[in-house]
Amino acid sequence: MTSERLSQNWLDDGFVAVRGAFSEDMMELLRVGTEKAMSEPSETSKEYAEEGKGRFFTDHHMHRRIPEFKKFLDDSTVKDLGGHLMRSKKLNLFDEHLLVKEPGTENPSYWHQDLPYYEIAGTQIISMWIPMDPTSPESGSISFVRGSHRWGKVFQPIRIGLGDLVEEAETFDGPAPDIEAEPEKYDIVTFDDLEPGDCLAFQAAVLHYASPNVSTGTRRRAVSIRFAGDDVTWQPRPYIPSVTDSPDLVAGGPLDSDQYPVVWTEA
Ligand SMILES: O=C(O)CCC(=O)C(=O)O
Repeated sequence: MTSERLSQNWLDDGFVAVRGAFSEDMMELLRVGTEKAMSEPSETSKEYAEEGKGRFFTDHHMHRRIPEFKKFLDDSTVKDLGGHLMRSKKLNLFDEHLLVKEPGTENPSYWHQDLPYYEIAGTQIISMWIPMDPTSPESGSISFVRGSHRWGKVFQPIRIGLGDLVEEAETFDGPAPDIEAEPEKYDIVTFDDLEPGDCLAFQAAVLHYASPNVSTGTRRRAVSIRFAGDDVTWQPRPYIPSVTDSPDLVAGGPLDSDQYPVVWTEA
């Protein structure tokens, strides 16, 4: 598929799968970096799984402390891909979210939009979700509601691995609809056959869900690298979003800063 077609799919559907985007060398960097991250969790890390029921580990801002994540950012095609998909002239890196579900982890990542977890506003906001292991219906699939980023709604955030609403957050347009209860009402697209090197790129307002890892032996390690494009501005929230940052930025102004550096500009 041409990069023009991939970009159009991203704009229209709110997500696109890019197969074979990264070499095995690049994927190995992510795996080595992930082991380091899990053995030395930072203060932003979280553990969601119940004792004895697998492990659901998350952490943020990986390249700031782990050289392998930095090298992936510098040497892989991830920035080019993100910039071209969004048709942006520049990219700010504002987060990298490591999400590891070990075999036997019963926690899904409940239906949600990413936007209310961020302190930014705009439409050119992309997650490059990169699995480090082959994915399957057992080890974890990712589903999207096609076009939901164009509904003009923002739903109240939920705690990703736990499912309860973040009470102190703004209610926005209320809780996300119960997609599972009436799946026939929605255009749901599920990816359950990804290989290391593939990437799912999705927009911050698209509704999505990731299933538990009920496999007995397959890890599901993934990193979501998050870029903001030309139209994105800083929007502080009156509640604590997924990661507490306090950059020296002006509400309504650009993200450019040490914390959210411009990592790519159009050639
Ligand atoms: O990997 C997961 O379980 C969830 C991923 C996700 O929701 C995200 O990156 O926004």
